[in-house]
Amino acid sequence: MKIRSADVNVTSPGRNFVTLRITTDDGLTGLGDATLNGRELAVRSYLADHVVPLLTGRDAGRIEDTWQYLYRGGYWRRGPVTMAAIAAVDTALWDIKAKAAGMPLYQLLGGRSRRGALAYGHASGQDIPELLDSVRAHLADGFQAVRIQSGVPGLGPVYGVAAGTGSGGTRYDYEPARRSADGPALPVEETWDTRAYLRHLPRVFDAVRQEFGPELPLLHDGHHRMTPIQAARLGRDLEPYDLFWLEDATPSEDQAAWRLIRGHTTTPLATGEVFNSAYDYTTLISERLIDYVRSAVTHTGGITAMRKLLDLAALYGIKSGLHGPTDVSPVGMAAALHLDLAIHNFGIQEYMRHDPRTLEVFRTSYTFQDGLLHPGETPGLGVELDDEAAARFPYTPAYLPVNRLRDGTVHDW
Ligand code: GCO
Ligand code: MG
Repeated sequence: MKIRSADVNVTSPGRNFVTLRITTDDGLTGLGDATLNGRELAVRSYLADHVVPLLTGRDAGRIEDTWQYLYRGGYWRRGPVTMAAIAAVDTALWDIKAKAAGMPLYQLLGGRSRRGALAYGHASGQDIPELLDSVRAHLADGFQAVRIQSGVPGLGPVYGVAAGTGSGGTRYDYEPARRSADGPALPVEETWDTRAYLRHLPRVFDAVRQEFGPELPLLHDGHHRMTPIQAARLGRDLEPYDLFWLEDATPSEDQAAWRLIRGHTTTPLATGEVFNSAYDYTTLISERLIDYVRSAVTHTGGITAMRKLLDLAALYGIKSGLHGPTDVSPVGMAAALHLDLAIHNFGIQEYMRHDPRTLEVFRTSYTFQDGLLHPGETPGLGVELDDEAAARFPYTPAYLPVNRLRDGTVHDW
């Protein structure tokens, strides 16, 4: 079975997505997600201008060889653009292989290890009462784990907190990037004060535990905003509230910094959504500095690379917590779900539900029931792209926000 053609689709049903479709000479198609939030056209060009010409005529069944060919053959390694492009090819080839076998992809990955993947949703509020309402709405929708983010007294809008009624009438799913169609074309700028945040967050957790009790798994995203010693203090202050994890406590690329955090707190730690290679994790995993791997299949070289990374983590007792924001497309989400079902060291899956317009363009077979996600039994990934629907939503430039301290200094967000 040879690759006949490959096409890159860019569409914006509520937000931008980049999707690769590979077609074989016997008419099978496979999809791969290559969405890189705020930098979509760079990946489109990498794929269309540099990768697609290499694919035509290749054996569609040689997934490992194609991965190595694109990774080693390109000479320039790693980086989010390269690895998102490789991920799209890899995922599309797995989709084709599973369709050819007539099986849902998780069967080719070893079959299921569990009934479904425990998912966490994003509860948030500008203040504590609003957050409590949002947690309640998530529980009513069947979530059995929630991430909680809150506004900070004295600060304006904070990234990760829904700003108003979201798409589809829901209030709890914020959209990471602002599109020029919905507001200013340039990045929104937010103001940040870490000391105010550190004072407020334990109160937030206290209120949520008082209202919902000790059982509910609670997560929190620190969004790389703290120094290692601030993160250590926060981890310690939150210990009474028994977090499932504290995510991105400090900028993740400084792997050695996590030794300091780990040395001070027993709050479980997660990181990796901005990583794109297993090499980004070598210190974190081999020294057991984290508890959960947060990468996205879409940004880390696809199913082939993610499986190796998760197997490495498993050797050190570290679990998965794959990235699943709205900027991972339904194709990338499905890829994560097949892995979640198959691997032994599954931890939890992030689930920020997509806009209804997105789900008009991407027809999915995955399900969410009793707090668990399941990829479905359709052969392949179980996601199809409706080209006509996609064409109704042309690309719209979008930027992620920028964060500044009160004195104007650019800060992590
Ligand atoms: C998360 C995230 C996202 C990212 C977004 C950036 O934990 O889900 O931090 O909201 O900010 O994916 O594109
Ligand atoms: Mg995050």
